[in-house]
Amino acid sequence: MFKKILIANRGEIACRIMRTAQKMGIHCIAVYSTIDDNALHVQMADEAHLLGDAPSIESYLCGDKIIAIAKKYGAQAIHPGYGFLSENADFATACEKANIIFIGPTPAAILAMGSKSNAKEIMTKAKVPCTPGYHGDNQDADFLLQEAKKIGFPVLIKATMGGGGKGMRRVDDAKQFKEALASAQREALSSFGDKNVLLEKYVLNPRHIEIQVMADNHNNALYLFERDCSLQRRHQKIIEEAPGLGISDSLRHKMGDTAVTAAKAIGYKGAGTIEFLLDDQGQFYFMEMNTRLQVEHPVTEMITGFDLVAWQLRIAYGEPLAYQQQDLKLQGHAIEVRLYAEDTQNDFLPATGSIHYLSWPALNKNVRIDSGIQGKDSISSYYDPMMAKLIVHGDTRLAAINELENALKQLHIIGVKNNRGFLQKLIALEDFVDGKINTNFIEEHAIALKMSANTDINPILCAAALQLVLTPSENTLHSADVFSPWYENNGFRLQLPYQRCLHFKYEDEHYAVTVTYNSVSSYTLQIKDKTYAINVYEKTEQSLRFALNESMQTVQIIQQLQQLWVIFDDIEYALQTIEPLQATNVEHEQHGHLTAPMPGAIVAVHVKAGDTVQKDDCLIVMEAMKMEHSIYAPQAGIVREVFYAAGDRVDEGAELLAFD
Ligand code: MV4
Repeated sequence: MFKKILIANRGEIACRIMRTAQKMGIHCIAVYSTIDDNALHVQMADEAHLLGDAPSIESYLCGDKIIAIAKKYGAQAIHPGYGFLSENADFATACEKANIIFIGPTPAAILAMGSKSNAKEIMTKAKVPCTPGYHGDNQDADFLLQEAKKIGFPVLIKATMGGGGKGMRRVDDAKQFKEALASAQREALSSFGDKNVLLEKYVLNPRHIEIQVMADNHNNALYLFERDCSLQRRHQKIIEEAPGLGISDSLRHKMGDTAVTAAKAIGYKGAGTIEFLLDDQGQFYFMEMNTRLQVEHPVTEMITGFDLVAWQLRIAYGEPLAYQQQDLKLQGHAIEVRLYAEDTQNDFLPATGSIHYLSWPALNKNVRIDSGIQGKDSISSYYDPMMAKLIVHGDTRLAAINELENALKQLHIIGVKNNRGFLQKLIALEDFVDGKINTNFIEEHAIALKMSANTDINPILCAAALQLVLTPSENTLHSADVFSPWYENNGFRLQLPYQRCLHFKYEDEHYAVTVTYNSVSSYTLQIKDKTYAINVYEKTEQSLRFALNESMQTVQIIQQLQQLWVIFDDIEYALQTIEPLQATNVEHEQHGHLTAPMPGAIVAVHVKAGDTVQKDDCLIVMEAMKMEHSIYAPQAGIVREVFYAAGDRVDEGAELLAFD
């Protein structure tokens, strides 16, 4: 086996690869960017070397630097993980030239699958079912319109070099075709530097079923069953599971055999995934092949009991597959959910910030966390917003959902907005539990997913008030001498019953809590017309145990300046403290200003000073965490000044432009 390898990635996947490699006795070299110098993948590694500044283009995408480090420090092979250089044929070739094994397929296989039309050509020849369509070289608009009519509407225009839904347009009617074509070509050119497109018959309400394949260097290939990745939001996967719902054994074997045929057709080596669209008639069509280890590989590991990274390493080292297809048995059901740093209340914009508190569920053979973060880490806008994956296993799908529900309750990432609560709501939906999922599920359940739980907020307000009363704060006058009676700021006053009124904001509502001090541990709290008798038993930095009207409560409570998070009964509540003066002076909307909704980079500025704009005109395009966001005019007006240009980086809340 290899003695030393380099992992050309970061975050959870770099850690995941190292966990197996180190268990196999392999010395692991990590690489990192300046902002990752304290990251978990660097701490886990046996040695680590700096690549460059935070932007991927100066660090994790620098193939030459990575190969130079591999050579200098004696790595025999490079594992690229997913993303970054994992499907870059030039990088795989450069590794080969440098006499380093690229842990993945050949450059030729990567290239063949990189172009959708090329891939379809190969798959059609290999008799892999493909959606009817046109994937030739003729890109003339009139010709393509004729082809679209032959296919029959609705058709889907796809960018030949595309991915992630970019450069993709559904067309329902011949009249809309040319405009959609022009727009798809523009997007394809700007996103992939290639404006070619192909046409396909649109498959209605499809499911995304993908087959994991493994092929060695000795002409053996196996399929490791399917994953159902139908739960996506704007082409970003959220939940993946295996096996696929309602996939019969005969369909499983048919799709599996087809996937092996597809892999063999391109002389595939290593771990790969064949994506299929499955329609409601049980027909499946080749969509694309991913020539890498995928984010969702753990669900396959859970249902097969295999370690796919170990397989990748053995295959890359030249060992033959140790199993025959009939040796593989599907065991139980696995589900993965992805935890993204994002604001689910604000159009799922990527979120950044520091983690102030982190707790993982208890891990066991049925509950697994793959993560690259640890407490006190910061989430930046430079990389993918996925922070962690939670993977569960059960004998049945319902047992797995039950495990997932329990695990999510115990999982808290405080400080950075994330989709944990959204996932909880998602897996509680009746249609999810019943397995009625397809690629439109999230849109179809948007309203139910927006609803917030109707809980009694008063115990949370009590905890928040106690936190303020019991924590000496920087901006409260008190003695610096801890033995002085004036050091305490728990409200103690000689003679008089002391009262303070504290103000909080929770989900845009203001609340006032009046605290009456009775003794060092006993308080009376008043919220509107309700009165609570409180006895405090224990206060640590991030927890509080108190009796509320004679019922014992234990909460986690995390404070960061004005921000307070209370974890009560496994539910997270985010509150803000409000200074009394502010409480009466409710923030007013700022007119004539537009601010950055998140930190990131300016991609394009579509207006200049003096321009007249209409409501909803696109003014500025920003990018953060690999995703683009357009900033639209909130009303008609004239642009007074633009403060940034394309390429600039901005902080959250930065004023982008002023208009009248
Ligand atoms: C399709 C399709 C319907 N018909 N192709 C989306 C991403 C890209 N890789 C392919 N995609 C689709 N291709 C035909 N002929 C519907 C989708 C699609 C989709 C596919 C899988 C998962 C989620 C999706 C969401 C919207 C559209």
